[in-house]
Amino acid sequence: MGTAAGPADSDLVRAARGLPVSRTPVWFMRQAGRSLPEYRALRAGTAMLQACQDPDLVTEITLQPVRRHGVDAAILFSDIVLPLVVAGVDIEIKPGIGPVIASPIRSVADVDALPALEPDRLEFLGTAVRRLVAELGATPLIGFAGAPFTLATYLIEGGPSKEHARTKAFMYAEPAAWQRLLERLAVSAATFLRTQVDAGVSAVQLFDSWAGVLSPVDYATRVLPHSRAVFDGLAAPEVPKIHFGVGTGELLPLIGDAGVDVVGVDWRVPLDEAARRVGPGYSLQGNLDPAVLLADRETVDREVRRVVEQGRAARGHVFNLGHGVLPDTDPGALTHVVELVHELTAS
Ligand code: 1CP
Repeated sequence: MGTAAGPADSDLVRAARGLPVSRTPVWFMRQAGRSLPEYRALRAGTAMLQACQDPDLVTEITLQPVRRHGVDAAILFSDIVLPLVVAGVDIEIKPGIGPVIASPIRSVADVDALPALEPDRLEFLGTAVRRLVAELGATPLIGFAGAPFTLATYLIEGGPSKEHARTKAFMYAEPAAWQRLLERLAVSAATFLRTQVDAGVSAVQLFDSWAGVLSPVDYATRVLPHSRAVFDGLAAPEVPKIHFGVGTGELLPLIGDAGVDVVGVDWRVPLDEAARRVGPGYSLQGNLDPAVLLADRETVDREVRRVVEQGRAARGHVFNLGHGVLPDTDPGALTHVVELVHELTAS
């Protein structure tokens, strides 16, 4: 019997664990989506949250960037608000805006009325993941969930916001209800991830996109324990865990404490400095500025080389952007980055 290398031996999983790789693995946050004409064609006429619950569409949209760019991992096509939607919260993703909540959480009673996520409602998700794992072969599939804090910002603000002032006000004014809210969201995220792990994903990423608006002390005491609870509740030591947020430079020494293998870094902190801040026990993911992909090829190449060089300071490096692909990005620039990173790092 042959022992064909599977996704558990992939460069993504190996880099996440700090093991030697054949070349630096590359994937892009938001690699599926509006930068791809084939995505826009497939999504036409289907609402975002509808598409996320259709295993055929999820499978096809997830595979599109793998086929086109030759990235080293697929990321499940879904959204961080999906567990809330499946639980029965009235949410719509409005084109050009993002998630909009019909009745935002504004009181302690609203927190206690938040419905729980029943795992048996996630059959579509298990089906999509199993299909993808079969189609992807040796290419790993990354599962994901939204972290309790970032989900709380949408629930409390009612939609996207910049300052997250209502969220912070609630956190300070109602500490007990805040704790209950984040505990519930942690259980729901762990349930959502558990379904994906049981169906065969090779790694998971927790998106705490907006955690960077917090001071280190508030993050450490009021938020991080709940992110840690997601990973503890998942109890899946066999699957590498990635933890990502934007603007988290001051939080980098804390973020690994959630019990993770990889810390995601945005473009604001160079990876060699990030490696110092997180300490030796973690690999890094990042951190090309997504806006660089809108610039000329010479600039792209210079910045990719810099990120690859600075990434060598980390225990392991998963090349990615510092945040999601911008919708105006030329898909050819993404394919080029994959090729260049592979060329620069082939051993
Ligand atoms: O009409 C469309 O095409 C909708 C655009 C879109 C897409 C393609 C949204 C709405 N979500 C998604 C998919 C999605 N969301 C993925 C797919 C996998 C991939 O990366 O290819 C992932 C990982 C997410 C996760 C997500 N959703 C995050 C965390 C990542 C991040 O960008 O920080 C967040 C914050 C969301 C909320 C959300 N959903 C959609 C939008 C436009 C937003 C952001 C709104 C805001 O600015 O607050």
